[in-house]
Amino acid sequence: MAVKKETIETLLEESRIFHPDEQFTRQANVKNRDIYAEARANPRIFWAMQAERLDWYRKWDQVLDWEPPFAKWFVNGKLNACYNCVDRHLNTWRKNKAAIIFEGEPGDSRILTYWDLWREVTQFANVLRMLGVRKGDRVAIYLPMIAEAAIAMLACARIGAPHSVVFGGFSAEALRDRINDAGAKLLITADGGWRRGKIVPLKRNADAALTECPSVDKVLVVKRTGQEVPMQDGRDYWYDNLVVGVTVGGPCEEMDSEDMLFILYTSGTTGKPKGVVHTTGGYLTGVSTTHHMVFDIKDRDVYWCTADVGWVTGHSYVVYGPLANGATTVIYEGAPDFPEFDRFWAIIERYGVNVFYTAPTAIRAFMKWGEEWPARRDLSSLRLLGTVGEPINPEAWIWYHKHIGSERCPIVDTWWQTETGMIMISALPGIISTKPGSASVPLPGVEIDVVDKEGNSVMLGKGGFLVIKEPWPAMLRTIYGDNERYVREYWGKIPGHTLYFSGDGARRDYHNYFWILGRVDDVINVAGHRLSTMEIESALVDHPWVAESAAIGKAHDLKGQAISVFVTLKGKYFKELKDGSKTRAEFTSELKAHVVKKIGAIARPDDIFLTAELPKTRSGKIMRRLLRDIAEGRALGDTTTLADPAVCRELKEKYESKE
Ligand code: 6R9
Repeated sequence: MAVKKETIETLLEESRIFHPDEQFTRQANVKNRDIYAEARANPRIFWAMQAERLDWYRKWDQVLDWEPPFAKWFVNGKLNACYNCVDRHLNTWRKNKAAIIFEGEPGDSRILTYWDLWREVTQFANVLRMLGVRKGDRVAIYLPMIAEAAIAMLACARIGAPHSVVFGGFSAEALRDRINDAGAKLLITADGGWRRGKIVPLKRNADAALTECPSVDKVLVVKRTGQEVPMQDGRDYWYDNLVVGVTVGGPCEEMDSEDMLFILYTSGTTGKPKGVVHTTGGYLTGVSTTHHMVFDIKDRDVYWCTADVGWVTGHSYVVYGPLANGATTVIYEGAPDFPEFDRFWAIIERYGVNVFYTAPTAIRAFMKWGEEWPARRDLSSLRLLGTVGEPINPEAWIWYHKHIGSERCPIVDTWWQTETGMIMISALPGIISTKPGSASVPLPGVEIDVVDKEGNSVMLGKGGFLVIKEPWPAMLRTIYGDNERYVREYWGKIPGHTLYFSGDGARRDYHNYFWILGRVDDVINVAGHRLSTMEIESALVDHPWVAESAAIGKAHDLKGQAISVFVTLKGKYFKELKDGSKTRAEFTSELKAHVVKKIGAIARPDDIFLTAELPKTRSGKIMRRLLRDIAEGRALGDTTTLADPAVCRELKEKYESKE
């Protein structure tokens, strides 16, 4: 099998190159390559110039205060993110421009102009104030992909209450842990959301979570699906009821550039998710600049990023970047294959989408469904395509180029992370040639390198760790409540150097193009979603049957990586397996359901292998590398450090015979 290895080899051999079309370059937002040299010569001046894109109540005294690894950008600057995304456009012709085009999965549609958005956001903010939310209070948001998700985020920003959006696909327990870590005071949720014709029971999950969330005293419930849900007296309020008669308009809180805008949880190398902290001035500068340059956004464009607002891509490139730039952003609630495989293409046709940004895992699914689906729709409005979330295999890139972009649209492959806040490596479509499978080059003002474990740059052509060498405005400021973990996880991995460690491996080719090789830590990337092996393992050992478990990411054609776990059962249960009183299938389906309950459906293991023993080193560490070799059907790598090499050989034989 060894799909991953083949992919990497094709990546290494990929030599196709696509040059910017002259006509595209002529109209591009960035046409001049000097921008790279200018930004490098004086990055602070470069970023200060970009910060001028925003409206400030008070300009900064200092561009950057850098006490490694703690950064302050635009020191003493004052601004409000909601003002920049909404209010300021009302003084321009954009007042009547579509800000949000929403389409629900059942086919309902709503277009909000900037004026409409302002009315809705200010009322939402006033409702939050009425419920006692004040500057600095954390608000958790657990909503489907509906316009209200963006409205709720902006309303929080307006009153200076940092939001913590939790993806609607996460379970009650995952929601509970995130609410408690942030100490959120209020939760915004909905009765439900639509997904493949079914209702995602958000309120029910929220109720389950809230039994163990002492900090939350109020719940604001948005009506979406309309089914009956229990409402707790004195705690739960229908938004529709509260908003009646509430004032439209009202002030924006004047925020410091370094005041927290939001917390967003992401998986790290341990079981406990990290609350990545983003602040206001630098973040908004970063996302607005990159959205303008990378997506070449024009006022006439309809722009659609398919990410859910539960992920960073939804924060930066569905909400804050596009709206700060006064763009029209599309929000779609549901699945790409509902009711048919052409739903995305139908949306592009219906609204005349010009710029489209999605994930490689989606593109691989489109490939599988067949090119006849996009072919039935008029996609001629498209002029630029983007991808994000994982490395794109060149075949998928070429398919996207041909069947979606009609061999006419440039493709920007954008590398970045929850922690970077903004796109860091990507082609600028008017001036940078693209190679299928390479994210190309760092953006102006961004300094990235590939280094060995001592922190020395590796030679071109050689693999190493992807690191960021200089602070950037949208960088995370810390992990919520845990400065020490922030230092250790991101800045302490390569001793003696001030380098941000991304957790990714990469290689640079002879044109200085970056090729991302995937995670080098215990993070796995399933369909563009980050999960840590530890998180899955903790969920499993939480089950009374399980003695020990090891989770790995195994190469998968559609999802990039699939979750494979090896589990040893406690004695009594192992006996039940051996004497046949419970079947293998009974064990594995129960354990899969348990992981879903603990984390959410995105973490459901693809396969669970029950075994008597796991391969361990003499010091007792599970050798996940060898488990990967087994799962991907390779010859076993170095087994010399194992306590008992026979365990591994036996496991491999059993795995292969599916015993
Ligand atoms: C934005 C986002 C970050 C991880 C990152 C890397 C992978 C993202 C990529 C990519 C190759 C790209 N990744 N974009 N790998 N090429 N264009 O996805 O944030 O959810 O935090 O994930 O995703 O491994 O480290 P996040």
